[in-house]
Amino acid sequence: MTLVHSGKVRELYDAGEGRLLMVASDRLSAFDVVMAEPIPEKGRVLTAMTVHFLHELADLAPSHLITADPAELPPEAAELGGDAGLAGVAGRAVLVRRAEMLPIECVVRGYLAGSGWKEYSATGTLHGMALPAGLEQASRLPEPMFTPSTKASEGHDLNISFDEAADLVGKEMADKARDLCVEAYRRGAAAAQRNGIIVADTKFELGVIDGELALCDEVLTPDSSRFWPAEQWRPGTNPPAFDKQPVRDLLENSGWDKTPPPPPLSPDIVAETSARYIEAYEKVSGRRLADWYGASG
Ligand code: Q0Z
Repeated sequence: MTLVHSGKVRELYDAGEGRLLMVASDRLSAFDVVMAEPIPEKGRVLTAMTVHFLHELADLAPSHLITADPAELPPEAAELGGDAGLAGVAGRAVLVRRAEMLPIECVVRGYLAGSGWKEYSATGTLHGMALPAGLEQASRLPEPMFTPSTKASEGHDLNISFDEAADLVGKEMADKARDLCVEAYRRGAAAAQRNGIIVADTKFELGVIDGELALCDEVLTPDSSRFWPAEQWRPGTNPPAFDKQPVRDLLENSGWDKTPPPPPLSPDIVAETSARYIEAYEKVSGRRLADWYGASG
């Protein structure tokens, strides 16, 4: 299959007939650098989580998903699984419809973190919108906010105002995207909160398929969101990442200068990180990873 796009942690292939095959790897990136050691099950976790939420949100919006069932993938998909053949990609490959992607990242924030906290602490605003005074780092926002950015091919995305997003995609499309993403975030964050995980913010990628706005790409995964352990959330602090905090701590404490190559991850850190991804999936979805495609045994 022809490789269309290779990201830091996943690949996109042309599957013909207006379809794409998205393959999530077990690679992990931290501080924008890909680690040498794969994290077992990470690709299956991210894929299972996205498919779970696409089903949960099906009444809100159509999606690009055709199938995640390995038996329904094009036969050439087996070539991507290495020596294991189809079993090598089972559970981490999805066949999707090609969409006309919106040229914006649809970010929704429920808490003040990252660039949102940076802006607020400097100006008291979030994407130019006034917020109440007195909020701290990691404070919960009065309401989830749609905070779009532009897709930068190199480096980091650039935060833009709602009006700038409307200039890029049209006012009607921007309104629709905001309403869809805020509601999708509310539902996903509520499900996660019930099980001890805060989804501080998340990024949706939307596209148009057959004239309809559709959810594409990853949905409410730890790679497209900030997941925090609810019991460690304290406003005024920067809560740890549910998924990769042990990796970040190791890298921070190693004296590494954040240019490749990164220091190796110990087998313990790899195993703990794998367990955290699986726990995150099982908590936010209420499902077992063992019941997802590609389970061993
Ligand atoms: C997703 C990406 C990946 C690297 C393009 N349904 C769609 N139609 C058209 N384009 C896309 C999709 Cl999902 C699309 N990406 C992000 C995915 C590897 C980058 F697997 N880029």
